[in-house]
This record gives sequence, C-alpha cells and structure tokens, in this order.
Amino acid sequence: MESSETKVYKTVCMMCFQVCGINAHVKDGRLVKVEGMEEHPFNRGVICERGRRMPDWVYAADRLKYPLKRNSSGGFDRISWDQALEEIGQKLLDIKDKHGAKAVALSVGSKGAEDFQISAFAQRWRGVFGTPNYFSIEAHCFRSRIMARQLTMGMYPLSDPDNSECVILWGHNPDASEPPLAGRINKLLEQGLKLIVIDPVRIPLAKKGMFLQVRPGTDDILALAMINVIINDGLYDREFIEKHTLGFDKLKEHVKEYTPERAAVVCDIPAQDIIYAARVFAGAKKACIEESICVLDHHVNAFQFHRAVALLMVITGNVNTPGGWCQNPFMRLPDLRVVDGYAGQMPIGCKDYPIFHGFWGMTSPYGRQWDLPEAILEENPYPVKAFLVNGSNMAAAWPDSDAFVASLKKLDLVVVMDLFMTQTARLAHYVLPASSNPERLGLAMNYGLTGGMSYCLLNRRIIEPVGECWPDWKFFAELGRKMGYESYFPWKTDEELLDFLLEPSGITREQLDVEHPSGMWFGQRSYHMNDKIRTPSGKYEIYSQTLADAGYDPLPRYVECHESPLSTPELFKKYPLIALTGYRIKEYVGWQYRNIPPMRHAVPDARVVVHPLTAKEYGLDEGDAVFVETPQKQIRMKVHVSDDMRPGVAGITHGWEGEQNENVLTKRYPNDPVTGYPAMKNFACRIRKV
Ligand SMILES: Nc1nc2c(c(=O)[nH]1)N[C@H]1C(S)=C(S)[C@@H](COP(=O)(O)OP(=O)(O)OC[C@H]3O[C@@H](n4cnc5c(=O)[nH]c(N)nc54)[C@H](O)[C@@H]3O)O[C@H]1N2
Ligand SMILES: Nc1nc2c(c(=O)[nH]1)N[C@H]1C(S)=C(S)[C@@H](COP(=O)(O)OP(=O)(O)OC[C@H]3O[C@@H](n4cnc5c(=O)[nH]c(N)nc54)[C@H](O)[C@@H]3O)O[C@H]1N2
Ligand code: SF4
Ligand SMILES: [Mo]
Repeated sequence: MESSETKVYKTVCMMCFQVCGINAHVKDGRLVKVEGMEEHPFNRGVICERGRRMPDWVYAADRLKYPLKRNSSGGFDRISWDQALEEIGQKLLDIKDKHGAKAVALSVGSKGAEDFQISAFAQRWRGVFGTPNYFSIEAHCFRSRIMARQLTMGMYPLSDPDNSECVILWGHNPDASEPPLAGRINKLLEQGLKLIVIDPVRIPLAKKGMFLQVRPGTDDILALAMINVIINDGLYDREFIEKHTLGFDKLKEHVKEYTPERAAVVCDIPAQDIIYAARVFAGAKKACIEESICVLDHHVNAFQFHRAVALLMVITGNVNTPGGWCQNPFMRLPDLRVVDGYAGQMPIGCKDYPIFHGFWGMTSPYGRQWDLPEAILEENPYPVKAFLVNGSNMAAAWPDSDAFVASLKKLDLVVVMDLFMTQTARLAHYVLPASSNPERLGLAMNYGLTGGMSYCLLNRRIIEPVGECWPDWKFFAELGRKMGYESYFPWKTDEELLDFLLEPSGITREQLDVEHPSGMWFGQRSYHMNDKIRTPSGKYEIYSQTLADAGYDPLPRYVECHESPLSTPELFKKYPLIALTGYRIKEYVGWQYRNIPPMRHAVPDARVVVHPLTAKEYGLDEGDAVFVETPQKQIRMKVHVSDDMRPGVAGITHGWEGEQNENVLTKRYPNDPVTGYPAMKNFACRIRKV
C-alpha cells in the first residue's frame, strides 16, 4: 500500500523521442514510480521498460551534479555555475577576437535535435554570437527522409498506421526503437492488418507477417522492382496520378529495367516474394510504409531509397488519405533563431552538398560535421578552436570516432553539457550538469518522428533538480547574459519561457495545467487533397527537376554499396561478413541507460550477432570474446548467435564506448551523393576470437 503522501502527476517520459504520456508517482519529493497514462492517445497506457526505470535514471549514483573544470592533472574540480559561465564566456570572446566567430562550433545530439527547446536555444545563441557552424545528428540521421519527402511532396507527411489495411515495416524495428508503435501494430494485427517486414533480421514483428529477409543495402532496387510490378499489373492509382503528379511516364520507362527477377538476385530473396509484396501493398485500399528512421541512411543509395519509398506512396495514392502518409499540423511557436550574426555564411561541410544545405528558399540550419577534424587539426578551410556540445556522446556516436577523439583533444575549449560523464565529456575542459525532464517545466509535443500526432501536454517539474542541474536553455541564456547578449535572453525561469513559447499558439500554461492535464490536440491530420501542394510545379514530383538541376538522379537509380560481395568480391574473400552497425536493442538508446543496473544486467556486453551457420563457418560460440575487424581497425565484442539474423551478416550493437565502439570501424567520408551522409553500414568485416 502506498502512503497518502504519494502524489501522482500527469506528465511525459522523454527518455527517447517517443514522448509517452505517464503517471509519475512522487513521494516525499522523490520520483518513485512511473506508469503509462491511459488517456494519452500516443501510447495509450503502455510504456517500455526504460520509462519504468526513470527513477533509476534520474537518481543514478553517477549523475553529474555540479559544473566541473578540468585540472592540470587531467581530473575535474567542482566549480560554481558563475565561474563556469564567466570563464567560458571570456574564452569564447577571446577566440572570436582572434579567429572570428566561425572558429566556435556547436553540436546537439539526438536529445538536442528532438527537444526543440535545446535546439532552439543553441541556434539562438549561435546566431547572436555569429557562427554558422552548428551541427547535429541530422548530418547522418533523419534529415535524409525529410528531404526526400519534401522534394517529392512539398511537405513532410507522417504515417497513419492505425487506419491502414497494410503496413510495411521497412528497416524499422519498433519493438526496439518505437515501443508505442509496436504495441499499436500488435493490436491492429488482431483486427486483420496485413504486415510486410523487409529486414535482414527476423525482428519480433516479422514473425507475424510476410517477411523479406533482404541482403543489407539493397532496398533501393527492391522498391524500384515493386514499382515495376505495380505499374505492370496496373495497380497504381490512375486518377490520383493524373490529377496530382508529374513525371509518371518517365518513371514507367525508368523502372522497366528493374524487374523483380533482377532485384531478386541483388536482394537475394525470391522474385515471387517481391511480386507478392508489391501486389499486397498496392492492392490494399489504405496502406503505409514505416521506413527506417536512420538505419538505412548510411550508404550510397540512402537518399534515393527514401525517394523510392515516397514514390511507392504517391503512385498508390496513399497520400493525405486515411491510413497513408498525412500532413500533421505543427504547433505555432515563436521562431527563436537569430540569423543576423552569420547571414550569408555556410556551415562547414555544405559547400558540395547544395541540396542538403537547402532548396526552394529553405535553408537547413545544420552543417556536415565530417570535415571538422580537418578544420581542427589542419585549419582547413579555416581554424575551429572551440566546441560546445549539448546532449551528445559524439565520441561514440560519430563515424571515425578516433578522428573526432583526436581532434577534440586539440581544441582550446570544449564544453559538454550532459547528465553523465560520457566519453565525450571526459574530453572536455568544462562539464556542465543537465537536468532530466522531470526536473524542469516545458512543453512536450507528440509530433513523433514517425506516426506522430498534433498533441501536446506539459512536461511538468515534479521533483527538485538533482544537485545544481540546469535545463540546457538556461545554460545558453545565462551564458548569453554573461557575454552581453541580455536583450536576446530575457527569460529567467521555465515559466517565463513557457508562456513566451505558447503565445502564438493561443494555448495557455493554465489551460494545459488545469483544464487539460493529460494533454490536448492542437490540430488534426489532413485527410484531404485541397491543400496547395508546395512543390515548384504544384504537383507531387515523381520526376524531380530540382534534383536534376543540382546534378543528381531525378529518378532513383540503384547503385551497389561501396563495399559488398558484388562490388568488392576480392575484399569479401578476406573480410567475408557484411557489417550491420547501429543494431538497436530495447534496453539502450544510443549510449544511454547502460548505468541502470537491470538494463546492464540484461545486456552486459557489446554484442556482435550472427546466424548459427555463420557461427559454425567461423568456429564461433555464444559468448565468445572476439575482435570484429576491418582491414584498418578492430573492436572487441561478445558473440551472440541468433537464427533471426541473416547468414553472412554481422549485427554490431550500437552505442558502446571505447574499444567496443562500432564507430572505430566506420569512416566519415561522404557516401550518399545527395546528403553526403557517411557509409556507416554495409562494409566488409571479419570476426576473430580474442
Ligand atoms: N532502443 C532504442 N531505440 C532507439 C534508438 C536506440 O539506440 N535504441 N535510437 C533512436 C534513434 S537515434 C534512431 S535514428 C532510431 C532508429 O530507428 P530505425 O532506423 O528505424 O532503426 P530500428 O527501428 O532499430 O530498425 C532498423 C532495422 O533495420 C534493419 N536493417 C539494417 N540494415 C538494413 C538494410 O540494409 N535493409 C533493411 N531493409 N533493413 C535493414 C535492422 O536489422 C533493424 O531491424 O531509433 C531510435 N530509437
Ligand atoms: N555506426 C553507427 N553509428 C551511429 C548510428 C548507427 O546507426 N550506426 N546511429 C546514429 C544516430 S541515428 C544517432 S541519432 C546518433 C546518436 O548520437 P548521440 O545523440 O550523440 O547519442 P546518445 O548516446 O543518445 O547521446 C545522447 C546524450 O544526451 C544526454 N542527455 C539526455 N538528456 C539530456 C538533456 O536533456 N540535456 C543534455 N544536455 N543531455 C542530455 C545523454 O545522457 C547522452 O549522453 O548515433 C549515430 N551513430
Ligand atoms: S518509448 Fe519508453 S523510453 Fe521512450 S518515451 Fe515511451 S516510455 Fe519513455
Ligand atoms: Mo538517430
């Protein structure tokens, strides 16, 4: 029995980008229990194990509690916020005097990109200071699909699986990465949903539908072959195509060469399965594709794969219709960016990637960080001397981590704000303690990154901050004030900021607090085609003139990966396995939650997952300590044997630091021609016992 002092608050979990509604139990000022919130339309009472463990995360013994400054013997000393801000501010101004504002770079990680308050304040500060060099995970995650959908449809629509007859999970495993969606799909399956899973791994949901166990990196040709089948069988939506699209005839001609028989050889699956999947998908009245959020972004065809998926949705008329991909209204928020300070300057890495930098008058705020080591180590194209990092463990997460670790060591000033002492934080001159979401008041929205909703609620401050932890926005605001930018940073409290943020929406803090404690809708999905299509032609652009003008393929074309059994057979004789990095498991998000004992207990080691046939061929057993090697580098892992894995593939688990870090093996050079995303997957490797 719980005592009467326990208070239950309706708020959110932000331990991953899903932003689930929760009932948070607080007793004697401490968060003691977290349950799912039934009223929340997104997760409907269901939360995952991570969310349930929120108290362990918030009160973890290794939480950063105070600002820290590196000392001369390499350790850290506690300092006050005032001293930290004074010294950081002065150093930044000195660097600006000597090398110009662009010598200071900022980066936000997955947390920073997902929590708009973090990214908005980082961008505001950089605009006032005047540096173009702002980076995020968008140079290798998520932006690729946004760009592909925008270039095709003039918008970024989200899927509506709840109203679909058929869902394709294409390189997407919601049981690990999107638990609320997994819960909803399981319910929909009971109501007759047709499910198609395309993945080299037999993910949990693959056992409940049709399963195409493709060779990694070949999805683009599979999508083109499905388009070929849909056109040949006349299964496309004629009326929709005539009324709303441009370039269908060119597509028809273009996909003639992508027969299911040809794709079957490349993908290494039966042609019959490709034909059947195409017929089921196009034959459904309402269908949607839930494509990978990032896992398919890291090779040569990544952007064009997202384009091909968008074309599958367009030619079957599954746009702005129930069960398809629909436009979700965004909340009206003030634009906190200030661009005067760096107007006309491009961030590092964008010069050769004009479409990544922007199109149709829209400019991306982000650079591509893959050239930063040259800027830091060789002052090419110009010196970069300082780095502010919020909510990112880039030393583990970025490709070619050795290069980034080496370059961070060379900087005059590295500031890392995080909840924990990550590998990246250990390289900093100043480490600043960030608050977790129950320690701060803010606005939470369920745009979701995939099947999102125009739903919002308060992220409530339900406990006192641990130690001297601050929300990230306050760091940028207080730093700005110390540096003489007070007119840009007038807000002193979470409440003042929230009132300012809510103003354009017409929704008030009071309303969210009292009238709608479990949240409210601020808009509804659009299911009609009356809205103006915001492409240059006013049509859905099957053929993209914008891509053609920029020198890219206007229709998706298949290219074999830079390393593969087909493109580099000699290499594969010595390094016979396809490395599939970024393998996500439900216990961890990126680097996070390894310090929660039950999570760590469940998965104590970095794993390389192989099929029993692969294990047998290379003499490996469950639990063996091994090196996973490329011709250049090696990492240490433990073998996990699973017959869900495709033979010949090495599934390398994501988010480990140091000698277990997958990104010791990856390279940062551009691979996808449109986005310049690096090839972080589908390279040759081998496994050797330690
Ligand atoms: N638990 C957990 N959740 C997370 C994260 C995490 O680290 N842990 N990370 C978060 C982040 S930052 C992101 S971007 C998203 C990622 O989300 P997604 O990119 O959607 O990744 P997953 O949902 O893990 O599913 C990827 C699936 O793609 C498969 N796959 C790998 N290569 C190929 C291929 O070449 N072709 C096909 N068809 N399939 C392939 C994998 O086997 C896996 O089943 O997840 C987020 N959620
Ligand atoms: N080889 C390979 N590498 C990959 C991927 C892959 O598939 N393969 N996936 C890539 C992808 S998609 C992504 S998004 C990146 C993820 O890259 P990162 O975002 O750098 O990875 P995380 O480990 O999730 O780091 C998030 C950090 O934010 C901290 N944090 C949490 N909440 C807050 C907060 O409110 N404020 C602050 N200041 N800090 C907070 C956490 O403690 C954690 O240290 O990894 C990428 N790396
Ligand atoms: S899926 Fe789990 S970790 Fe993510 S927000 Fe929901 S409960 Fe939290
Ligand atoms: Mo990501």
